[in-house]
Amino acid sequence: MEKLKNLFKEKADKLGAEIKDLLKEHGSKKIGEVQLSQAYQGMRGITGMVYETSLLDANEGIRFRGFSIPELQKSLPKADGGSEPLPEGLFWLMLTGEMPSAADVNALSADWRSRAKVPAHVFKTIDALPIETHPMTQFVVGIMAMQTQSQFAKKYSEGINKKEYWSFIFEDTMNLIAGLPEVAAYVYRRKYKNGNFLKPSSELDWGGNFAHLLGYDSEKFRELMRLYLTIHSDHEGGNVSAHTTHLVGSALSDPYLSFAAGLNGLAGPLHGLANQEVIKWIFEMQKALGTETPSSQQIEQYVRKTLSEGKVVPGYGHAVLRKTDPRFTAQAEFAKKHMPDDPLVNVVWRVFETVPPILQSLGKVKNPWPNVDAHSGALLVHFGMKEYDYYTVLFGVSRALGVLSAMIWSRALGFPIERPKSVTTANVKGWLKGEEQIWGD
Ligand code: HAX
Repeated sequence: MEKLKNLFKEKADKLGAEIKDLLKEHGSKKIGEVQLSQAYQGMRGITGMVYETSLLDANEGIRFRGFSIPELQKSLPKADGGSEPLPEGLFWLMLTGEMPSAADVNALSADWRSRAKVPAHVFKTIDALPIETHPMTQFVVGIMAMQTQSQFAKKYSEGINKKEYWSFIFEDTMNLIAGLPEVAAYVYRRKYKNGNFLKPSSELDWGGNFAHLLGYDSEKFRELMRLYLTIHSDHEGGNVSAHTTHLVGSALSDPYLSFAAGLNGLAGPLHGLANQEVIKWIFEMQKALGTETPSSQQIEQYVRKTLSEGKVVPGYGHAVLRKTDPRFTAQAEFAKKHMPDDPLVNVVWRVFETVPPILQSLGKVKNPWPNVDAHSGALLVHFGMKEYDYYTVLFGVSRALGVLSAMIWSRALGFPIERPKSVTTANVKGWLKGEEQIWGD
């Protein structure tokens, strides 16, 4: 992939020089102010990092290098006969800022196929875990075992010039992404299909091959995977998985270590694990109500019960978004096109009509609208993938594209180790009394 690597280098050199000038002239300008409440409340709204691959607008949703999801669906190259974007194309776009041609994307697919050589010890390491281990744990353990392949770690220990870091981070990223479908599918087939593993295709694209390795070979499921792997890839830099990968990478931990750390964050129920929680919650609701097709009134009662038990309604709310997530809308559009009469999909749509007004009425929920996780499970169940505790692994495979392309940028731009300042409450109290400064070195 010399073309991609050279194109990236050209872009990174140019942006690196621009940033140098920009900081020389404007480096002391204020980008915002921090309130005491923000320090206590998850640093919400504090602008404190640079992340090049995507940007989130609270009302409009995510844009990848300026492109909205419908624009990506229109402009990114597709598989033959397909209508959903190929995630390889989005990786190219996030890395270079340029829309790839179909030939570029085909070359990238072929490159990832040729790099997808996962060493045997990775599978043996996963096999050492009890079968009941959560799929995200198995997946992360597999990625940690892949770390033996890190070219960056090897070169760093041999001693390299810091100007070369990005080049080995690039190679690690390409190898890691190439191997992810096989490792992720291994976890699925091991846990749910009696270890009946499938061989990778020598022709399919990255998403199509992942669908195949999981054991779902219909063209519609492949299309779903291509869409799924595209829309879950990136959501600017501050979300837990992206920020964790970014933070850990800033210590010059290699892409395997950094991405595994990010995935551990994705495995939290307030973040990526919400996709399993949504379907679990719907299945529990159906059981509790004794019907597979609950009415709006029944759903409302169940939502109120969930809230009265001090639980969140999974799939709703967001730390930044203030409107319906366009990733939810893209999945709803897919469902309208391919499975409009699916009963579970229709439950998801009825939940969408019912939940926002209830959350709004609480007066404290800043965003009552659905996020990406509210819809994905119903699409997967439609194709027979009912093992919902696996769903976050699918999200994780996709997230690699965004957080690792951002990591190549971070090393190319020479970003230093990240180290924000923290305070203690005693420190805050003293500062409020004017006794001591809250800030320090
Ligand atoms: N159900 C019930 N209560 C909710 C809620 C929901 N879906 N969303 C927010 N709230 C509550 C919060 O728990 C908080 O309550 P307290 O003040 O009593 O603690 C209050 O409303 C204010 O929260 P907020 O400012 O609106 O939301 P946050 O920025 O703190 O949190 C979350 C954002 C996404 C974590 C939150 O909306 C939530 O827990 N949602 C459900 C879980 C979920 O779907 N997570 C996935 C998010 C998208 C993602 O990362 N996908 O991977």
